[in-house]
Formats: sequence, structure tokens, C-alpha cells
Amino acid sequence: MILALKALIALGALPAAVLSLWPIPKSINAGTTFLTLSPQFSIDITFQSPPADLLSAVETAHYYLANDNLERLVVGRGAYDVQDVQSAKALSSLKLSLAEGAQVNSISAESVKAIGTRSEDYQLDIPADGSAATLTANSTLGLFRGMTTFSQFWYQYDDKVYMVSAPITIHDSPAYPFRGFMLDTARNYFPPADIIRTLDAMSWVKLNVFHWHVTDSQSFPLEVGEFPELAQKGAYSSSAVYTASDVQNITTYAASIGIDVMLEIDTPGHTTSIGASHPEYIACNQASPWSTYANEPPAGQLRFTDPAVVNFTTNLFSAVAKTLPSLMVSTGGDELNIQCYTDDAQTQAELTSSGLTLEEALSEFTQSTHGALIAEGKTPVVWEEMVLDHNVTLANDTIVMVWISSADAAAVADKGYRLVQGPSDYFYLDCGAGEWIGDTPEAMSWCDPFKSWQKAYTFDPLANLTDSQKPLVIGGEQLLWTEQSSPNNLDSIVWPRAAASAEVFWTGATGPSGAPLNVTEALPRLHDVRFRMEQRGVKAIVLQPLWCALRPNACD
Ligand code: CP6
Repeated sequence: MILALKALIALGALPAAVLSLWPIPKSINAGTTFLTLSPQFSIDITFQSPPADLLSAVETAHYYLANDNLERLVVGRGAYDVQDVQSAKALSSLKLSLAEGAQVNSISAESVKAIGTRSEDYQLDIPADGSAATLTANSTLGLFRGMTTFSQFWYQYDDKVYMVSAPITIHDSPAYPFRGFMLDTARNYFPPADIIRTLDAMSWVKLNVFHWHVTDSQSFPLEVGEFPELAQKGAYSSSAVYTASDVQNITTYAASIGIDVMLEIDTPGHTTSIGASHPEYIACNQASPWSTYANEPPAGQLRFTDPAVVNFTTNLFSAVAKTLPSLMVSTGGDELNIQCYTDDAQTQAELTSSGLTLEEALSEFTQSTHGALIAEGKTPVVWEEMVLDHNVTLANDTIVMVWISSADAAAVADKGYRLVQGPSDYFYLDCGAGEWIGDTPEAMSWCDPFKSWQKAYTFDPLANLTDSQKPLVIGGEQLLWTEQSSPNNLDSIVWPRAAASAEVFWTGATGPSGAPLNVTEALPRLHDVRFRMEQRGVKAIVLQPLWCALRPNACD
């Protein structure tokens, strides 16, 4: 085993220590020399006036290095010579520098810049002789990404923190600027602490957009200053509310660790909960059976043909937009049930008097709500049906989220919109408890969305797209709808599965060797991600018996 591993390394296969990085950098050169972290190890900022969030990021990196206590599972169990750990040279500093002429902005300011204008690139060098390691970037955000990589090299053995693959040279940059994770906080409520912990885990794998699907038909947990009745009546309880200060804390914390919070208030469908405070705005919420008017209970959608509803929704978006640092806000637009409007007498009367078709009225509604966002300097984001099914006219720079099928990206791109890949045939994390609508054992359709990490990992964001369509793909996201999730299973249903897409969106479908990403190569690295998450308080689930984890690739 020892000989075989050393032979592999000598032959230039991926050195074993590279196993510990996730996502794998775009370009990496690694050696086979052991280093330990000096007990006096320090991260030194070489430029003047570093921002407070960079100083906190340095503190956090120190904390992880000192507390991960992650035993490299194979050391001392056969794969490495323990002597190499004991006799390794000590690394005493990592020096952070910004490239010539780079501005010293906060990480937070860099994190919420427009898509395509953020610089997350970095270069990391760790010499084998114990002389200072260096990290260089064009922005503090790039330095943050580089520190995240740096912290993943280190393991603990016999009271020593060590790594096994110096010298290291990494040139890294993301394949896609939008690397998201979506959480639905309306089907079940998640206290801010659960969201903060999720943001931390996202940052460890370099995800950079938290798509917060905050409201839906079942509950409206968002406190909006000008519309206090929405959460007062629409939340599950007075404690299941995100107050203005919760939102502020979440968006501020996220930005400080490289994450942009894209809030979604889903409209005009998925809005029954608005009816708790404004019953006159909602159509077909009294209808029975609900299944005629919605894909899950309760039915009820905004009467977007009503000028009062247009006015209300526009003001709602305007109010919410003012509270968010992100330049992206989603107005939703998925799963609109047309039958609901066909059967709603008020909607039909309004269409008759306006002389508009339902689609034209939807276009007007959307232009008004998007206009409010644009007036606040935001870029609107919508689900794919808005452009594929309803032919709504949108601003050219609108971002469209693909969810129904990976086959739909081409059609969205053909309309000229930038798009985010989150197709349910690859990325849905749902399903902890089987069927919940229709309770026969045969009726497993609800759990069709369950997707393994391997499935997500083999997604190519550019598959089946033409050269003119490809540049419109700004990235993608993995999603958790929470009909069957709560704080109890949040970590375990998301992690480490959502790390799979994080690597696809950072590294791209092709790894540093030039070959497509490969699940067999990835599994031991994903194990390390998982173990490290557990060390840091995220209850990520195991992927194999420990027996396999102790013997990388023995269970392939
Ligand atoms: N809720 C909302 C959902 C879903 C969507 N939007 C959904 C649809 C199909 C599957 C899983 C989730 N529960 N608001 C679709 C974007 Cl398989």
C-alpha cells in the first residue's frame, strides 16, 4: 500500500494531499514534501488599512487551522510514513498581498458587485523549504477564496498540524460567476442561526449566491417595514419571522464571507400566504379541491389583473429592494396556474374591462414590479416559465433561472437572456420523508426530485448549448425545497451533496488535468470536505462506511 501510493505520486498522478481541496483549483502544481504549521504561524497582511471583514476572515482562518483537528484518515494507518510528519519543516507565515494597483475594498463590497465584475481569482504559493507562503489576488474577495483553499490543506496528527504536498503553486479562478444554493424558508421556517451556519458551509466550498426563497403559499415569514401585516398574519407564528434586523444580519454576514444574498418573493403564483392579510388580492384560495389550482396545497394566487394588486406588489418590491445590498432580486414567476384565473370571476371581469389578454396583463404586472426593482438599481431575476411559457416582455439584462429541465436552457438562451442552471433533473436536494400528497406506497412522484451528489456532479452547465448560447450561462445553483425539511435535517439533506455543484460551478465540467470531473476521483476529496464540515459544526452525512474512508479508493 505504501509502495503503491508512493509509486503513484512518483508517476505524477494527483498527489494525495491534493485530495483535500474542494473545489479543485483550475490549475495546481503540487509536490510530495511534508510541512507542519509552526505553533507561531501567522497570516500577515502586507498592505495598509485592511478592511475589518478581511481581518475577521484572517481570524477565522486561524481558528479553523487551530481547531479543525482533522486527522488525515490515512496517516499512521499505512498510507504515509509517520516519520515524515515528525521531521517536516515548519511553515511560519502566509503573506497576503493585493496585485499592483488593486483597490483595498472590503470583502463585503466585492461580494455584492454585479455578476461578471467580481474578482475571485487568487494565486497561492507554498514553498517546500518552510519559507513564507504567499497569497496574491486582485481583490480582498480573492484573498478570502485563497485563504479558504489554504485552510483545506491541513490535517492533524500526533499534535502536529501538517500537509503533505509542498511545494504548491495554485492559479485559481471560478469558471462561473454565479454559484448558488437555494433555500425555501416558507414551507418550513429556519431560524437565522441555521441560515448563518449554511452560509458558512457555502463559503467553505466557494459558493457565492444564497438564493433565499423566503415566501411561498404556506407562509410569509418576511417582515417588511411598510407592510407589517404580511408577516404578522402570514407567518406560522410571531417567532417564525425574519425581522428587518435578521435580514440585515444575514445579508451583512453573508457578504463578509463572499456571499451575495438574492432574495426571492415569489409572485404572482405561490402567494396564498399574502391572503392572510390581504384576502381580496388572492384568487381561488377558497377553491376545492386545491389540486385544480395548484401543485401542492394551499391554492391561491395574486389577482395580477387588479390595479390594486399591481400597485401593492410594486410597492412591496420597492420596499424590500431598499433593504438589500444585492443587485439581484427575484420576483419568482414559476408554476402559475391558469385555470385559477379562468375560473375567477373578478379576474375575468377585469380582463374584459381592460381589453387585455391574461398574458398581456401578466406582462404589465411584471413590467411594473420589475420597474420598481430597476428604479432601485436592481437586476430582476425570474423562473423560466416567465419567458418560455408566458412570453412576458422583460428587460434585456434580466436573469432567468432554469429549473424544469436541463433541456430548457437552450430555449432561454435563444431569447437572449442570461441564465442560471438549476434543473430539477440534476440538482434537487428534496425528499427526506417520501410521499406527502397522496399516501399510497405506489405514489412516489413527490420523491422523484431526489438527486444524488454523483448526479449533480456530472452536470455540464454548457452541455447541448451552441457557441452563441454558452456565454449566457452565468452559473447555477443547487436547491432545497423544504416541504420535508426543517432545522433538524437541514445539514444532512444539503451537505455534502451541495458541494457537488459547488465544484462544477467553480472548476467547470473539466478538471485541472483537462479531463472531465470524475466521481471516483472526487469521492475521497468529498469525504475530506464532509469530515471538515463535521469538525466545524455542520452535520454533513457520511457517504460510505468509515472502512472505505480509511482506505481511499478501496470501495470504488
Ligand atoms: N415550490 C416552488 C416548489 C417547486 C417550485 N417552486 C418545485 C416544483 C417541482 C419540484 C420541486 C419543487 N415546491 N415555489 C418550482 C421552481 Cl420536483
